[in-house]
Parts: sequence; structure tokens; C-alpha cells
Amino acid sequence: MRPFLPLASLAALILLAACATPPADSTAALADAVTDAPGDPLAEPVPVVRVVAGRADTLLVQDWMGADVRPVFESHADVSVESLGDRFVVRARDGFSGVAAVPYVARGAALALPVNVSVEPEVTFAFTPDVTAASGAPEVFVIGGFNDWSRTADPLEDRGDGTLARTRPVAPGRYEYKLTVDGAEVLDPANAETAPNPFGDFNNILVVEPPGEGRLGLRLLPPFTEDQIEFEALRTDREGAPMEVDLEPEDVVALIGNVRIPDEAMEVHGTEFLIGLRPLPGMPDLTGHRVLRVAASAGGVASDWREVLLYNGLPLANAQAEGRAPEASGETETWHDQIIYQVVLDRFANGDPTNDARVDPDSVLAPAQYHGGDLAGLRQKLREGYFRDLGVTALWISPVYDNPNHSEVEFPPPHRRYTGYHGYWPIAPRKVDEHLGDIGLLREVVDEAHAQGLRVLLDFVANHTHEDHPYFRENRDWFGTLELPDGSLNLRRWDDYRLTTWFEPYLPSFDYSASPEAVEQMTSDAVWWLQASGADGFRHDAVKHIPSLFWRRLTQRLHEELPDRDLFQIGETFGSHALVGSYVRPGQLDAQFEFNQYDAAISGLARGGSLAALAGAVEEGLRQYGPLHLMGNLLNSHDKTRFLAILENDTPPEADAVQIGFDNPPVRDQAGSLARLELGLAYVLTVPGVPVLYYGDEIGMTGAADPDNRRDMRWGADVTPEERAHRARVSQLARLRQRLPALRHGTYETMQASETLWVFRRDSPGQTVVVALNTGAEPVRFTAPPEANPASSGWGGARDAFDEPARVASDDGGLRFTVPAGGYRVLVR
Ligand SMILES: [Ca+2]
Ligand SMILES: [Ca+2]
Ligand SMILES: [Ca+2]
Repeated sequence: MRPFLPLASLAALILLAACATPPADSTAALADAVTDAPGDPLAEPVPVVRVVAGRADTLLVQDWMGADVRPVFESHADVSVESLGDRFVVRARDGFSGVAAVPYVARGAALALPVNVSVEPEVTFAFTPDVTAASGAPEVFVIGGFNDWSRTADPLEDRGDGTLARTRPVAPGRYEYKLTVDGAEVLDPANAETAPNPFGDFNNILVVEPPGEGRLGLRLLPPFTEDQIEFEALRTDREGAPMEVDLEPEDVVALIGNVRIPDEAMEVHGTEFLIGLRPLPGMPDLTGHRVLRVAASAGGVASDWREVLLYNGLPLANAQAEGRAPEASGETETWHDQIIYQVVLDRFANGDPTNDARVDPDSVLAPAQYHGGDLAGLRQKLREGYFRDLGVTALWISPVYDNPNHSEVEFPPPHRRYTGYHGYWPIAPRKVDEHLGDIGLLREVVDEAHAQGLRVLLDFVANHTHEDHPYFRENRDWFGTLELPDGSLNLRRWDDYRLTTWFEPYLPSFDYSASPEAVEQMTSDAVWWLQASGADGFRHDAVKHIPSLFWRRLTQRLHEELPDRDLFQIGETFGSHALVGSYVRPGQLDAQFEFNQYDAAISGLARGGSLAALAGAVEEGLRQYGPLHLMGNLLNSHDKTRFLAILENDTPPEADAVQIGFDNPPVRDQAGSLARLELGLAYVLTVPGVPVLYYGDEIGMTGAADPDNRRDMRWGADVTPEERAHRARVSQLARLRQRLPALRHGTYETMQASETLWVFRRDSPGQTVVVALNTGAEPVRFTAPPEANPASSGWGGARDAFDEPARVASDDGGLRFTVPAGGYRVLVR
């Protein structure tokens, strides 16, 4: 959540700040404070601030700009920003909508804050209760993505004519929602548009169009010549018909990093604008990795932001023109270029049978027992070249901490017995479990991975320890208590005690807000693991159950203590975009797994739902987390029922998917399932974000819920010819992503999205990739007209990415190709 101050104290702070802030005519004084004009001393681009006209938003400086930054903002005609110590308040003039770059000075440099200002349309929800009911008027609420599914925020009130109604502002976008009538969820009878939800039921769909005339899109034009990047503005009315655009220089905002590009470096004419990357006076520094960000506004309509990664003044796509050869990628490589592969160590490969000791073998069922996998097995697979052959580039390995050598009984019925084979029950802060190996072996695994151009993420457990951990035994005050003051247990209270709740009675949860010592110790341990192992970052467990102050301190320490490492931190949070996004900031985590998009993917690809909804979820992700985010895209993980079990309905939505795993483990036994999994992986490997494969995806492993989704990886003769063929195609897809920079860090634009067909394009300078996914039972012929802009090279050169001789353009220059039933095409020009 963004930090909020009560209105009264906010007003007081603004008054205070008015005295402390320089007067509006102090621009000259600010200019004097600038010591190094073209530099950008902030570590990362400050994300675009999105505000609603007339409404103020208060933001924490550390989250947006990093620790110890104290920005001083200059005046701007449409957007006022005021510094309030460790916060800043952004407020747009009533009636203004569009994009703005607000100048400020930080760490002696002249920078600009990108701001998007929108107007939120008012939406009315209405419901007429059944008047024959004798029980009186029901209590009705609207719940949906626009209010984080709050069951109390938006009550419908009597309009006096027997109808209940609620009117509220809703930001433009596509939402799912329902009504609750006396607590029971019902569909809105006034809205026929619905979509299946992950619970096997349906939600209503609400699409809120942005106000103003039509939409404004920006498209990157293909050529990159004479050091110029070229964009085209496309304006359409509500029906999608083209409208005229006539851009003026002041309509365009362009930044490199946090520095605004000077007008002299831009040419704006009509629908096109060019950004020169030559070293002109006042031009931002172009050395190393940089991000070019542009947006435009016309007629009160703001475009989406576009981002182009740069390296030493070249678009990164061009700097990487030779493709991402693992041994040669070296210095141009970023986290945008990675494909992550998740390994559950105990279940992956057993390289050392001497450490296989089982725990409580008489009382623990096999799926909950140690299976013998270890770091030696992972090292062996690395040495065999398994990951390079597959085409993945980074490994996320399950927690390596020492876990107890006894089993535990799960709190909820039926009280199954589990071991700590998964690693999420730490009993020591800096020791590797003896089932897996030791710290020396972990270091060897990381070194071997690095030698092959692969990166490694460790799984960090910051939420809790096991009760045998010395931190719990010796520092009870670092932890909350299991008993709440009202006598109830603070156990699995995910929402009302989100930051302190315990997962199990034997897993004490830290109370970081009350114990700065625990924050210091645990962040110090995190730094130690990266130093001792050489790993490249963390996958963080249970992020939303830990306060942001912990993530801020950890990120600050990583910047300070490991400044030269290209580290990555990706978190796990199930929740609304607002909750997930509240941890994704320059001062906290780089990314999280995007389970909202995961839900849409499972619905659209495995449960017969809509691909248009999945396209909408991808677009919403780009709005929420930035146009070139690093959020993790996945179809499978150790926490989710495997895709194939869902697809084959082996775990119906109403069933207990954990129990099915013990009683009747799913078998992949339907024709076409592997093809559908491949289609799903084609989605994961072509959309914006970082693809995350889960071990077994490449050989079509199925499984019900945890722990059946963590079966032993199959090798050698246990992999069928059909599964080997699937693995070869997954590898081909991964290599395609490595070969085509537009798939790794190009822009995204939906070309067409319906229930069963989704076509999108990814553009980078010099390359356009078109991806088409078809979940329908019939092949689909897709056509797109010739591109109007003469700067585009037309579709004439478009080729099938897997079968390059196959041309796909028609004689008139349009794009025309067939997408097979239940299949996909990838085209490139
Ligand atoms: Ca072993
Ligand atoms: Ca142990
Ligand atoms: Ca089955």
C-alpha cells in the first residue's frame, strides 16, 4: 500500500512544507545546486507516478528513489510535487489529464519525475431486490478488482424507488466483479458479460473506457539508423477507427533513466517523433545500461509508456544483435534476458546416496518424506549441460537451510505428517541441510552455473523460523505470540493479522515492526548467503506477511554491501495488484510472481476461459508494474496444482486437490494435453516479464496440489519418446526467446484478442515479432492490413520464426497466416 496520512495531518505537513520549500521563483537557486548536469545518480529509473486529477498521493522517497535521497522539486504548470522529509506529495491540477515530467534536483543532478494524470469516470452499480421476500431489504455490496474485493467498501444504497445503487469512480481498465446479497456472492443481473474465475464459478466483467476522445498508442517503428529511435502515435476513437494526431514537442515526454531528453535531441512532426541518441549538449549520459522512456498526450488523452533498453547508447536489442550466446553474452545481459527454472532440490536429482537418511519413516507418507535429491545431483545435471540444452538461463533453487530431522503434524485436519524436505522450516541461520550438502558444495554449484553463463537465485525465508531455531530459542522478543489478546490463535489469519500470523504452531513468525534487532540480524544473514555462495539474488517467500520496512532495509544493505553485483529479488505474494505492487519499487523488490496473471492464464489456457481476459491481464500488468517489468510469468510452481492436472480436470475446482494427490494421484492420459501445455509455455516464453519454468514442465509432469506437485523429476528411460519430443519443442521456444530480443525486452501491443484467439506484437528497434495463440478447435486465418506508415518496412519480410523460408505476407503487403487448432505461430520480421 502507498503510505497514507490522515487528511488533517497531511494539510498540516503541507503547510509546514510550504515554509521549508524554496519559493517558486527559486529555479536559478536550484540550478546552482546542480553539480553534474548530465549524470543520473539514482540507481534505478523512478517509476511513473500515476495520480488522479485533483487527488493528492503521498509517496515514500526511499521506495521510489532509494535510501538517503532528498529531492527538491521545481514548479510545474500542471503537477505540483512537494517534499515532506522522507515523503513527497504529488497533486495534479483539477481538469488536467496527460503526461508530465516534473523537474527536481537529487544528489546534485537535474532529474525529472514522470507523472501520468488521469480522470476516473464514475460508474454506477444497481440492483433491484426481490420485493416479495418477507425478510426486508437485503444488504448488498459490490466487490471487485477496483476495490481489492473488499466486502464492505462499497455498499449499495436505497435510491427510494426500490432499487439499490452505488456510484463510485473507477480507473480505466478491465475488471472482474460480483455483488454480495446478504453475504452471498451473486452475478450482477444487469450485466450479461461474465468470465470464469479460478474457483470454478463466474465473475462479471466491467470495462471502463478512459475519458477523453479515444485512445492514444505509441508504436516503435522498425528502423534504427543514424542513432535515432522513431515512434509513431496512433489515435483511435472508441470504435477503433483511426483519428488524426498532430503532436507538438510539448506533447511528448522522453527520459533516459531519470534525466529528461532535451528538445534539441527530439524531432516531432505530426504523428511521428524521433529521438536522437547522439551526445548533444545536455544529453543524458548514455554509458552502460540505460532505459529510454517515452509517452505522449493529445486531446487530454495520455498514451501508455514505452520503454527501450539501451546499452552504451545503442538499443540493447542492437547491442545484443548476435543473440544471447551464453558464453558471449557477458556484459550486455540483464535480468530481462533470463529464463528462470525452478528446482525443488530434494525432488530433482540424487547425486549422493550417502545423505539420503529418511526422517520418521514409520509415520510419514512417501510424498511428504525426504527423497534424496541434493546439491550434488544439481551439480551433476549442470555438468551434463542439461540446463544449457534446455535453454534456461537462471536457476531458482529451493531453500538450502538446515531443517529439523523430525517430522511435524500439520495444524489443519486431517493433520498429515510432513518433513522439512522442502526447506521452508529453518533451524539454523547459516547452515546448509545435511541432506543437501554443505556451503562449499553450494558455492561449487553456483561457480559451475556461472561458468556456463547461468545465474542462481536462493530461496530466502524471512517470515518465520522453525521453533528449534536459535533465534526463537534465544530471542523470543523478535517474534510475535501465537496467542492473541482475545484468547484466539494467530494461526493462518492471512488477512486480519497479515504481518504477524503463524503458518503452523511450530513455525514462529517474526514481528519485524517491533524488533529492529531481528531486521538487522536477518538482513545480515541474507547478505552473508550471497557472499558465501556467490548467488545472484533471492526468491523471497511469503512477502506479503513481512512489513515493507524489512524489504527496504534488505535492499539498502544489498546496494551498500554488494554494490557491484547485478542482483535480483523476486517475491511471492498472492493478492491484488495494489498489494503485490506495493513491494515492487526501486527501494524494495525488483519483481514478484504475478498470480493475477497466472489465474487468467489457467482460466484461458486450461479451463476453457477467455484469451481476451488473459490479454487484458497482461495489459493490466504493464500498467501496474511498468511497460517493461520483470514480474515472473508461470504456469506451474511448488504451490500450485500442476497445469496438466487442471487441464484434464483431475482436480475439479470443488475437490480437495491435496487429498487427491494422496489417494488418486493424477495421470496424464488425455490426447492433446502435451500440445496444450506447450501452448501455455509458448505464452510464458513470449509475453513481457521473466519466464519461470517449474521442473518437469519440459517433460509434461502432472500432479495434484502440494506435495503431489513435487514428484521426483524423471530422467533417462523414465521419459517417454513423446515427452522427449515435448522437451525438444520447449527447448526450441526457450531458444527462440534467447534469439529474438523483441521477445525479451520489446514493447507489447495486442493486435486481436477474442475468446479463443490472441495475437500480439513485440517491437524492438529493427525487429517485430508477432505471436498468435489459438485455443479453438479449428485453425484460424489471421489477417492484418498493410501498415500505413512508410517508415515501417511492411510485412513483406515477415517469416515464420521456426521455419524461416515460410513467408507469411500477402501480395498487397498485409499480414496473412493460419494458426493451427490448439496451436500457435511466431512470426518475425
Ligand atoms: Ca542424496
Ligand atoms: Ca537437517
Ligand atoms: Ca488425467
